[in-house]
Amino acid sequence: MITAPVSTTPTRTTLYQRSVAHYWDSEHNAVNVALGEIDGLHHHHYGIGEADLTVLDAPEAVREARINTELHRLEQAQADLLADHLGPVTADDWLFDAGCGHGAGSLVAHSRFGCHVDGVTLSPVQQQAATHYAERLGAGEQVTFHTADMLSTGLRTGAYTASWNNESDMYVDLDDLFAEHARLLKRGGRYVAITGVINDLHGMASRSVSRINWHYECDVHKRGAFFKALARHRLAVTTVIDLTHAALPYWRLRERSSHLATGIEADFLAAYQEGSFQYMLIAADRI
Ligand code: GPP
Ligand code: MG
Repeated sequence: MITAPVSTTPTRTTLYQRSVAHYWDSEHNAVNVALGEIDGLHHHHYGIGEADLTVLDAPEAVREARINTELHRLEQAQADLLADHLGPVTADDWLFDAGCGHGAGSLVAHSRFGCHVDGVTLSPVQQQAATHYAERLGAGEQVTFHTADMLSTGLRTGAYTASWNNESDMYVDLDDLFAEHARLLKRGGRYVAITGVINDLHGMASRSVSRINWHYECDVHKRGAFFKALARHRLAVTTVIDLTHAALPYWRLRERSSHLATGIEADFLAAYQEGSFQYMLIAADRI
């Protein structure tokens, strides 16, 4: 088996990165943990598609479980959409998951393609838990998680057929990020992002977007800046899907799920509905 060398300690850790690592080391929101317990796919992103709101009226004894299953289904649909855009991937290929969280995106890709995946997170707690999930699903040989900086991973240059950020680009500088993806990807490889971006037409960060930044200790990018940065790093856009409308049912259901809501739901709904913020899938070819 080919092993992928990786630095175990981020090389240029800033105070901000340490603080982000601390946030994710300590994070244990029920909306993530309880949904992850359903099938070992512990996601750190939101859901898309029509929601079955009748789960809110289920008998009390089963209501929470039905809500969890429905929200998990919508989050799974988002992960599946991302995997749909990774291009042709074979079992011999290597993929890179930048900001892998608890590893669910890597495990989704592995179960679909049988491929190798390297995922990186700044959080040692997430890395250990992700490794545990991979082993439990029998994927520990091919799916490997590393505590590393997504901007300087130490992984092999030109070895990856596809790579992605699923709601993790808002923690890093885009030029540094895309330089690392461009280094890791083979020529003709595919990069995919699902992300929330500021709508340039609206202007700067709205109050709701500023609250989202504060809540997650992140800094979402502007849509225009995202495309310009891709172009600067030999990443030629092939697909753009505005998922903003498709994201609303998830947030409406989550807002009414009192055992799971974290308090950020109204801000996502406001930001999407006022047009200051967009939820997007963006795919690009490494040229
Ligand atoms: C992670 O989801 C969310 C982020 C990494 C940052 C913000 C994303 C944007 C699109 C702005 P999570 O599943 O850990 O969050 P929650 O606990 O709220 O479900
Ligand atoms: Mg979540």
